[in-house]
Amino acid sequence: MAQYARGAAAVAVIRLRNPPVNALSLTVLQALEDGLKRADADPSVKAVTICGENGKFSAGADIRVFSSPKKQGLGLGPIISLIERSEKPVVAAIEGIALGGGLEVALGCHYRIAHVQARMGLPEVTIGLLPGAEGTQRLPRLIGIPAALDIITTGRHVPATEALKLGLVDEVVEENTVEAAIRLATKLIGQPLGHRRLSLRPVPRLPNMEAFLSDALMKVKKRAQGCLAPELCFQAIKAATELPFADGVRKERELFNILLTSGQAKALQYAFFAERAVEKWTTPNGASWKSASPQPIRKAAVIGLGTMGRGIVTSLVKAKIPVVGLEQDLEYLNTGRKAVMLLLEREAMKMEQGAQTLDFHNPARLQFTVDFDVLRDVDLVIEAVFENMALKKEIFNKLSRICKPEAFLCTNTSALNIDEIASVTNRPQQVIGTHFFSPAHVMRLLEIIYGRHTSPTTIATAMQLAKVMKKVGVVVGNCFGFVGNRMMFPYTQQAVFLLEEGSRPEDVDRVLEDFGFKIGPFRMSDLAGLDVGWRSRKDQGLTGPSLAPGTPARQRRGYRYSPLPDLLCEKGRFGQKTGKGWYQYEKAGGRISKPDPWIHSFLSEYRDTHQIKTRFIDQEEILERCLFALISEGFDILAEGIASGPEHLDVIYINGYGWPKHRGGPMFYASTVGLPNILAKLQKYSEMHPDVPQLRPSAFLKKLVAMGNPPLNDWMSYLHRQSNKL
Ligand code: 3H9
Repeated sequence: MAQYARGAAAVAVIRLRNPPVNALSLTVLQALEDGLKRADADPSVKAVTICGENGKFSAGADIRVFSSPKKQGLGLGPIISLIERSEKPVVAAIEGIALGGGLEVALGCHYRIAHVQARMGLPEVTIGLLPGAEGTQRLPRLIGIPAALDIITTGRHVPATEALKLGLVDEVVEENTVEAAIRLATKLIGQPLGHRRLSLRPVPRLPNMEAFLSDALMKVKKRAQGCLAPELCFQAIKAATELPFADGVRKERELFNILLTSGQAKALQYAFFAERAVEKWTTPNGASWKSASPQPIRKAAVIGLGTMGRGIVTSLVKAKIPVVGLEQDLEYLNTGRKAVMLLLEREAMKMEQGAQTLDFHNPARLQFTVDFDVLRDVDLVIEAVFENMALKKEIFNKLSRICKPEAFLCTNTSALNIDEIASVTNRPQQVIGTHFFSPAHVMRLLEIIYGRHTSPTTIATAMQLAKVMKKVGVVVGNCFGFVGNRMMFPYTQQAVFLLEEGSRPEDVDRVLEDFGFKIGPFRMSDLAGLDVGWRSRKDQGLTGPSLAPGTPARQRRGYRYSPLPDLLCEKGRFGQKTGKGWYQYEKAGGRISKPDPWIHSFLSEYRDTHQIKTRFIDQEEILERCLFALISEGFDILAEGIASGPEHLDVIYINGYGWPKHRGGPMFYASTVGLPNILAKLQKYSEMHPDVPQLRPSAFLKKLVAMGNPPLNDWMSYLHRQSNKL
């Protein structure tokens, strides 16, 4: 709703009220409209202030409305026109946030005052839409085309001080914003308002408008990577340069409706809520976010200053948590320290008040040591050493002796057994997996893995840590590869099998990149280094000296195996770092991949050696085999209770594995393709490749199909239901 009151003798205050973020639901809009009409009709009211409850203006339209049958009838645009047409001055008092429809309401007001800590933006693009309440037409008239394009096509939040420089707000205050707005409204009584009505203003012309727009469109398309909304945002803003206001609004509405009915908006809005849903974690034994309280982390330590450790230290410093970095000897320590300092310098440059805020030259904030004793007083340790169980156990045993009894012990592993690591400590309840993604100071995902004995407090503390590091924490159970890497295995396995059967690395990568992945599996493997997987396969006895003599080249433990990545490693082709991998690079450490004729002839010799008949593999098969194998593994993960819902898998894939957000994540994608279709295709491929268990459809997938293909939200409720069709 919206509360109507008097702020001063002649000023009506309309307060948007819909906790927690004053989203503009139909009820709020109705109350806003009623408030405006009441103020208009009351001759004792001479001016109006619009503000929001609880120090927040508004987060915009209620996103849930877009997936309800009433979505067409939001009708925010006409209410904003009503504000603008008012003969009585209307001042927006912006505190906290004014986003999307919230900012559009403020743009309809004649004046805008913002609190110095407020943030403003039109983030509709991030949920697959465009500002659909005349914002694409008003904003360019207020701040010009280049700034409007930037704000609308990126959806970024603009801090109040920048908003003032752009002319988006008229004044920034540090005091009570609503009172300041009431004072301004009082002063404005009786003054002319024509020039303050944005719809009546022309769009400021640029001398080179056409060239500017065509350049901008190219940039927008490049960034969009298959996502529709940024380009349609661009089209709406372009309309503002070509059409009168009313026609521009019609164009905006037309484009908005195209997006609203597109699958992409649905997927992006699902992703928005999925990210919030995973914050409310639960485990199969009943632990949950509701009852567990996080412990404060006043000081942390990171063991190992390799690539991961450096990124983790940087993230902690950015989160303003004092941190100690520990290495095994002075040489490694010095290399690590230099690298961390460089990362922090770069991060500081990107920040407004940079170095002072981070304060990383202060030893009380950041310290480096080779001495474990220094870790006596830390509240939490993140071990980020080499992926080797014996080494990790040795470190955890030591930590358990040195660290204070309340300290939490985290391991940054991408696959190893948390219980085995915890077993060597005196506090298995305080041991937890924190799987960061590289580069750890950039990637948003933190997979949080609880073991058999991990306490709810430990999970809550790790989740809280993710939040202060501005990461998305996702709580998952303990199994080899956890969620992300476990689902990745069948995907990359299919990619390599496709090479054996006739594809080339660039064919497979292109199909998956066209689908929207930032980077295909072979380019990814070259980037990460082929030697990483090689080492793990050697440890598992799948290749290398421990392989039993006489093992068939393309079979392990009775199933199909491809030795192709091992063969490349034997030839020293580790990817970008050696200048050669699945592709060739301009030099060792080079980043620009070029298809390598050597690989093409190597693959054809390989097929000859193993009598594999090369066949043409179409895009559909490449996509389906890679994605459906990954999805089937996802259903197994859900059935085993490793993750508590499909949203968890989707959030992990979007934030850690480059899955295109506008496709909602693998499980959401599965729901859009239709589970019966996925099942039928997996059955077909599995019949073609009976020696590949990863192509066999998950029993849970089969069950859901037998239960009538229920919507994704209901999947988990079917887990334990009996199906008489199976
Ligand atoms: C729009 O305006 C279209 C118009 O142009 C045209 C219309 C015709 N709706 O994120 P948090 C919920 S489109 C419904 O955890 P924070 C959120 O789900 C809209 N619910 O807090 C969560 O619920 P729960 C354009 C919303 O402090 C709770 O509020 N606007 C909305 O970390 C707290 O949220 C946007 O895209 C909403 N609009 O961040 C802004 N917003 O407690 C989207 C939030 O049940 N919102 N909720 O999990 C955000 O970016 C962040 O939520 C915000 C707060 C920065 C506001």
